[in-house]
Amino acid sequence: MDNVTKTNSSNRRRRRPPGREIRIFTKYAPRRAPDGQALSCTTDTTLRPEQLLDLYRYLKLTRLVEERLVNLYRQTKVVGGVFRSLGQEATAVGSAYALQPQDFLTPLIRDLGAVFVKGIRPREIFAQYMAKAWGPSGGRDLNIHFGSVEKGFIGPISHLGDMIPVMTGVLLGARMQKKRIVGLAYIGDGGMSTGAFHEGLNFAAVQRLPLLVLAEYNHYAYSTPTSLQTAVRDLAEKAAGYGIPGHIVDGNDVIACYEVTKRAAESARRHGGAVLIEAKTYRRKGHAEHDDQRYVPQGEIDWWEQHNDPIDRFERFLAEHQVAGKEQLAEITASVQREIDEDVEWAESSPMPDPEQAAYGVFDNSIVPPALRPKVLEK
Ligand SMILES: Cc1ncc(C[n+]2csc(CCOP(=O)(O)OP(=O)(O)O)c2C)c(N)n1
Ligand SMILES: [Mg+2]
Repeated sequence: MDNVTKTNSSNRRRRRPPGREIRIFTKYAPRRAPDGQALSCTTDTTLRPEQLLDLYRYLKLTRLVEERLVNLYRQTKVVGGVFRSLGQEATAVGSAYALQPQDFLTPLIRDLGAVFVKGIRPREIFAQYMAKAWGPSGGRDLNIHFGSVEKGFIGPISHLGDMIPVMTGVLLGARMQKKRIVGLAYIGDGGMSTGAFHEGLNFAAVQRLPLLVLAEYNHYAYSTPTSLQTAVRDLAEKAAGYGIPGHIVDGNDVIACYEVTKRAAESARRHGGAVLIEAKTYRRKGHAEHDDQRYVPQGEIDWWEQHNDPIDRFERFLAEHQVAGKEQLAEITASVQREIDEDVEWAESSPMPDPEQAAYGVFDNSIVPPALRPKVLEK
């Protein structure tokens, strides 16, 4: 970055005077490993060993749940597609882990890890993907299209960009109720090209709402490479258009993602206003399981798998810093696997939804009665 400037912490509470240089922070941006060495994670962290192992558990949970979903999909038990976050799990897990329990987030399809951090169990995900009655939406919707206000997780809708103004509204409402919460909204490199993204972030920036926007630069939107999606080199540059600070973070370094989000959340909580965080990562699978990725240059996926896998990097870090040995990590993985086996069994034993239930929960049934059409349903 040519235009990196330092924060002036004494100015945080004041409105930035017009013309002051926009700040893009690159402390946790991707760095090349020293010659011949494999990538690890940043050592600049306040995380304690038990928290590091917590992060490891969430990373493995995300990867193994998704692997099981692919198995279920191939058995034709999944309704709809399976959307993987393979290779970018650290972005969702590290950023969500930096929030406080009262904070809200709204994930995208590739942020399953963030949903787990917010307290959703694998069984809910399996039942939801299989459209079962015991799933959180009772079979009405699929994948991670559900929410839990109690857990601080606003369910996403399909329309890209639209969750930015929704989270902005959540934060405006919270401010009016004098609640000090921070909101984290995820967006893809593709989703950033929508009007809703611009309107939502602009409003949050003007209102100095505590909104964190985490932009996932994962190189593709469907089959469109990011270079054909936007004219900027770094998505963080877009922060300048809103007069807010931007960060670039190594999205495959779970510790870096945690640290950057934590700092951004602290600044937002202290009335610093909205922050744009760009995570540099890579989508190793296609848009969904059906996508054969023929548009990806040869060797690109292999390179990321061999040299920049977020779980491999974190395992290297844990070993280098003697946080955990191979055996302890294998135990964590085995306990995750046991939980997954149990939860798949539970989800598979769930009935399919009762057709009549589709009429309930569409509107608030204490105000609008369900639109039942018994004659049609009887047939
Ligand atoms: C407004 C809108 N336009 C198009 C789509 C169809 N669509 C769904 S996902 C997707 C690509 C998203 O790419 P990106 O934002 O980079 O996220 P990623 O899939 O890489 O995580 C598109 C075009 C949509 N859901 N909403
Ligand atoms: Mg993308």
